[in-house]
Amino acid sequence: MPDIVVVCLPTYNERENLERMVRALGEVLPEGGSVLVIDDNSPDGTGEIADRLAGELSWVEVLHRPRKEGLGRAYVDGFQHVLAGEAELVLEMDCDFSHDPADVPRLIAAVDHGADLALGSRYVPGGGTANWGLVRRGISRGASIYTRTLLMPIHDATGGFKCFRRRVLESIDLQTIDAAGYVFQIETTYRALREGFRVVEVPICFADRAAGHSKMSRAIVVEAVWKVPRLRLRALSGRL
Ligand SMILES: Nc1nc2c(ncn2[C@@H]2O[C@H](COP(=O)(O)OP(=O)(O)O)[C@@H](O)[C@H]2O)c(=O)[nH]1
Ligand SMILES: [Mg+2]
Repeated sequence: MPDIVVVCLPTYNERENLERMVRALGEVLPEGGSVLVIDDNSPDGTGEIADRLAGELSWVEVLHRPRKEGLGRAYVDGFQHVLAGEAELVLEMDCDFSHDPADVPRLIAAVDHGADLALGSRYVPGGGTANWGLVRRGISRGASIYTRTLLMPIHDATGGFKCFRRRVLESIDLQTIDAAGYVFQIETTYRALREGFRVVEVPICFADRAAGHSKMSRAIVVEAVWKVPRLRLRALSGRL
């Protein structure tokens, strides 16, 4: 029997993308795999589409959250939900096709081959971005260089396409993560490294979203700028 895999899919206003993404995941997931949609009461009706899919497909489940509180909070709730079940491998990815569902088996394979956490990485040889504007590329690159300098030897620290072995998430006290935005990605990887887990970067090509709008905001960038050094300080003072 292969390890039980669950893909966590956070959504906020992804009605053009959700159904296509769920069906594409159905094509690539190993036997027994499932998808958990984590919807923050999207005003565009994404939650209802998710419910319809869950009614049709036994391997789809939906976690409805009352309001939009950021990607980090949505993932904390989603991971806690998944850990209450039997999953051995927990993936996270965006629902907008920036992350290619066809890459899911490569992330799983990296963990099968000994990693505890596999990161889809744009900034290792073979990885890259397609059709992303200069500003977004600059912010993303800058964030990774900033994190590399202050925190850890990871090339793509803010990416949201990851595969965790269960024990990595169990070792992280999820309740103590207060990251709302993309700093959540940095914090989970940093904590995994500090626990001594083996983290590998798997090259991926990140495409601009297929439809709908980005939820990236100035607040998300500002949060990362000050929370990255704070993570370092918390680690140094033994509070992580
Ligand atoms: N549940 C939930 N999902 C979110 C939230 N913010 C973003 N997402 C989802 O997270 C993924 C990445 O967000 P996106 O706006 O594409 O960010 P970008 O790729 O950096 O521009 C998408 O699937 C979004 O729908 C949120 O506050 N709550
Ligand atoms: Mg996106």
